[in-house]
Amino acid sequence: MPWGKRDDMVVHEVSPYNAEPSQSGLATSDITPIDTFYSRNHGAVPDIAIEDWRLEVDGLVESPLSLTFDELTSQFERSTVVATLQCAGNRRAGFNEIRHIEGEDPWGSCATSTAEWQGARLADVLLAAGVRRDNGAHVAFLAPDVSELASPPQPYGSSIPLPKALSCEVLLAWRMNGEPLPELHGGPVRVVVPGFIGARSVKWITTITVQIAPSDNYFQSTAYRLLPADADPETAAQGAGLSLSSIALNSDILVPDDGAVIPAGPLTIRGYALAGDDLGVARVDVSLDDGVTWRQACLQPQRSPWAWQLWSLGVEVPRGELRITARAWDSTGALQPESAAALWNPKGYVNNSWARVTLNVCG
Ligand SMILES: Nc1nc2c(c(=O)[nH]1)N[C@H]1C(S)=C(S)[C@@H](COP(=O)(O)O)O[C@H]1N2
Ligand SMILES: [Mo]
Repeated sequence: MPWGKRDDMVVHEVSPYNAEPSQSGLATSDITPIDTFYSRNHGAVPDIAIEDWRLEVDGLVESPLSLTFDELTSQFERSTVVATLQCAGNRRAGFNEIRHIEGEDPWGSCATSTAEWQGARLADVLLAAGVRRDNGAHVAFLAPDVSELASPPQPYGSSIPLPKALSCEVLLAWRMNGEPLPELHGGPVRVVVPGFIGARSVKWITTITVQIAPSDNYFQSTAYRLLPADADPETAAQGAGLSLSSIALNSDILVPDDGAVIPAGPLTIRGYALAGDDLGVARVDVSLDDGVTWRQACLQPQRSPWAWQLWSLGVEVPRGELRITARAWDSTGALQPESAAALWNPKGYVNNSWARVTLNVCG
């Protein structure tokens, strides 16, 4: 397998490489091993030698910086954060069953993974540059990988609001699960924005600009926007729809697989649940009778406020067709929306509807 990934990755595109782990692979541990972690790319992976890498920090700052890798890694305090990345296109396949989405990868449940990231706090680097705390400012990220999804082609970029950029969980990371950050995942250095959609965690970061407006990069201003169901993404105006930032409350069933044939008797149902920025998962309910009755899954302890929680529930299953439904509640008492049809949007983002699998239980 390319990029040292497991053999059972579901590869949506070879080039640029877009792949998610198998459901059972992802369910194995709450920190996802590097060889299992999903990867989402919009252009060719750049090959950047550590000696050549520079980070420019400019815009609304008193003293712009140009840092080498040695300077970044030696001059700033190291911070470690366990954080889940989730692509906004996670679970798009569920939307395709309602109305097919052209030109976007049909991600299943596993464009979501969790790692222990280590690096410098973005806030410390911004403070070292003398960031001006202008109300409503944004911090824009730019990388060298060029994507042909934009016309004309553009390097990948995005932005986050300044208050989020100054939060202690946002990192410029150069280590992942205790190893040097792999090239595929943004090495030498990437941004990790816990609690926000994966698209904001810019890999191969080379330029950080503090500015009054959000980034006008294609991946901030045009892609990763939630359009109304009747909009045409080809003709929608730049800035139409809403810009996605905080991830949505979500959960899914990882084991057993949809469509599996399993023996009657004891079954352990397993999955993950993840709440939005600054929120926690309060409860995961599982139903074996299409939502007439529910029981509560057992949630694994949370590794950090920015990490998903794996959950499990042991049940006894009789012969016949078995339909399993799961849904998560967050710490504000909000519940995942029931139907994917109600959430369908033309780019297929944020399918956080109730999880459902159908199985055949044999004797
Ligand atoms: N430079 C750059 N950064 C990027 C991307 C990209 O294509 N180029 N993809 C983004 C998206 S949409 C996601 S979901 C995450 C995926 O990170 P991973 O490949 O480490 O899983 O990276 C984000 N950062
Ligand atoms: Mo993504």
